[in-house]
Amino acid sequence: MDRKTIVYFILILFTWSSAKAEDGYRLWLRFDKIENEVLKDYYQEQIQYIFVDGSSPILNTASNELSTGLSGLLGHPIPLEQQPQNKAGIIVGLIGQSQLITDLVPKEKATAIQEEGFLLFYHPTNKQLLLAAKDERGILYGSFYLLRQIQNHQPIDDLNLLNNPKIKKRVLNHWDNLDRTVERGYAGFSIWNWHELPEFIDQRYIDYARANASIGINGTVVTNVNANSLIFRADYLEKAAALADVFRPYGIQLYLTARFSSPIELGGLETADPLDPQVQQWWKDKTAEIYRLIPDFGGFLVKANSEGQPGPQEYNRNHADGANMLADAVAPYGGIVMWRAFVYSEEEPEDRAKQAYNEFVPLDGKFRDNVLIQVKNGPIDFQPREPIHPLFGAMPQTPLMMEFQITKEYLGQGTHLVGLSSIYEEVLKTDTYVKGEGSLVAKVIDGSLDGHKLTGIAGVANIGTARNWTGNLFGQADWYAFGRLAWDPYLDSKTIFREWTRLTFTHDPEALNTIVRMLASSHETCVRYMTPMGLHHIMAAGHHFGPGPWVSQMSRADWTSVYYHKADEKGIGFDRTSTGSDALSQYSATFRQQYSDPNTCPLPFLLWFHHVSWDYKLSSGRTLWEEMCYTYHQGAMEVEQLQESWEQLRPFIDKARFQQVKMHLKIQVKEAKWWRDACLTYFQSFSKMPIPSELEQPLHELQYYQSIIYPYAPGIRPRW
Ligand code: GCW
Repeated sequence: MDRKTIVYFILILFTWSSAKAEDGYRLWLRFDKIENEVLKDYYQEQIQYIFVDGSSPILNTASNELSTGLSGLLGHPIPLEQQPQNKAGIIVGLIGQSQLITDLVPKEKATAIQEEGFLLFYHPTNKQLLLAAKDERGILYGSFYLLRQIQNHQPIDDLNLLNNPKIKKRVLNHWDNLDRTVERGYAGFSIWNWHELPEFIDQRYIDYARANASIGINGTVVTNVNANSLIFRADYLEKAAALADVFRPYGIQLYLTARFSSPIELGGLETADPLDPQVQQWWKDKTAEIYRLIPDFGGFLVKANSEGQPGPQEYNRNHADGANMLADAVAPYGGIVMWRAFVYSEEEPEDRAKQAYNEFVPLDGKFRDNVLIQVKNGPIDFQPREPIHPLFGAMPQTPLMMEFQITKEYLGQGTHLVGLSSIYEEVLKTDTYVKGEGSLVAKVIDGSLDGHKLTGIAGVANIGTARNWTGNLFGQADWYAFGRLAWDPYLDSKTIFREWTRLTFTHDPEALNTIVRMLASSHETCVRYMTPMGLHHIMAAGHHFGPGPWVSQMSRADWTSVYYHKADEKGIGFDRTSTGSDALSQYSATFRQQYSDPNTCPLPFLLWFHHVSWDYKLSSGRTLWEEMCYTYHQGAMEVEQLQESWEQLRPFIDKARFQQVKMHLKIQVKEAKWWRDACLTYFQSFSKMPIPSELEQPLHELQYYQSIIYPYAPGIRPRW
């Protein structure tokens, strides 16, 4: 039996076995044979072989991905040749290294390729597809792009595509603890088996790297921002280095979270004062130790002086002093520091939404140029909807990076279907107006608004040991969307949802449209049944699972719910205008103007910025109370519609994944009604108004909802 036949049988076996186990493990990387014969022949005519001019770990990854992917999609082996052939195929190489590619690619096209970008075009005379880049990552991302084009049944004969990433550092943040619990994680345990590393390399690590490379992610922070200095102990650094070795061929740099007090806990020093020469030396030595093990180490992510984490302020130093010390340590190696702006003061703040701005704006321009300030999309904490963080546009001399949450701490955790790309897009396309119209958040993040070269975006991962990686299968769409928006923050969600659905489920037009509609509507639905009209932070305490608008007894007022909704007999909402906390003053004049008048403030943000009376007449003709009732009910009803939509898809989806989603939607329907009835019953105790009779009335009294306790809800912060 010749080599080609053997490869073919192995492929068939692989395809059959993986098709058999439709448990979601393959994510969107499902290179099953294209059933449509005409389409398959179309691709076969144009790709009969692959020639990669050059070799390196990343180039070899690209070769293998192209060969395996194309062979799977076209249903027969597509050979990797040692030389270009005079038949239709794809020629891959680096400008300036491959003479063939350098000669074939027109100069003006070559100059347009940026770092990690690629050129994919059909050479008219040479009749070959060319994939060219200036660096290996570009080849890797171009390879996955071509595969995605074919998986999406898109044409490739007229390909003439220059595709450069708009953001440089595209990273996942894992809030994974060394004991393998995942803070705010709902997909099982951490996939990093620290106990068996470095010797045992789980196949998952490789599949993880592959999945991230396929969506352009080039960095990952494998430890929790509530950091543990143990990671810097020599044996743990060896473990981290083993992970870095796995990630490297996929173009992914490993980062670690740095606990600011490590010099004390691990180094035995008396202090962690960033201005203390001994402390500075300790970080320099530790960094040198890390780079000896991990030459391409990305750098540190730091949560300091926030929620009890140690930081420079304990030594009367500021965030810049702290960040710059670490920045100086990694700078000689090309490393960066991602310093989080998720900071709110220990005192009782009049409005937590103002804290980060007050702490960081005065430091604008004081950070080293290898420091990125990592800012959450909103000023409180990844709520179903928040206005944009006022820091976006307020620190023009400092590169700010976005922090989105992919894990759904506040959006239904491990079971709800909520297409997060919608909220990512909403945030990225919001205008800060700081430099006039068009000063979009995306332009702050991609560096174009203020001319920054160093740019970044982070997503708090929703990945765990669950067989389908994300627990709720549609969580895969959120991971996928994050990667696609990290590459291009101007993409629209519908395009991303359509792409993901074709790769993951089906090309059937009707089924495709149904799934895209489900994804595209689901974020608004979640806001409706959890926190409509600008309500926020009204979840249960601790685990944040389920409703808790009555939460009022916590160690801090701004950890309660009543602090945020401020419901009383008159009305509800947080006055953040000049008559209240004046948080609105932290935004640009044009932005302020849009939100400062309750009559013109967009309804989704009304109760974020205003305290409004229950009988306040809205433009809908309803009172505030009526609008709240109808909106909560609409949200719950829309989840039932998601359920009905999914039921119609039974003929198009394999049984195992169909059942997974069906069962999770059952939970989502139940919990949406729980949120609806618990919140309306509670707020009714203030409004004293009836829930409109045509709406389903709550089944229980308020104290029933208040009595519900879930001591073992997943993802809670470990008590260490
Ligand atoms: O999102 C909230 C979470 C904490 C998290 C913190 C943060 C990692 O409730 O679990 O801690 O904010 O972003 O640091």
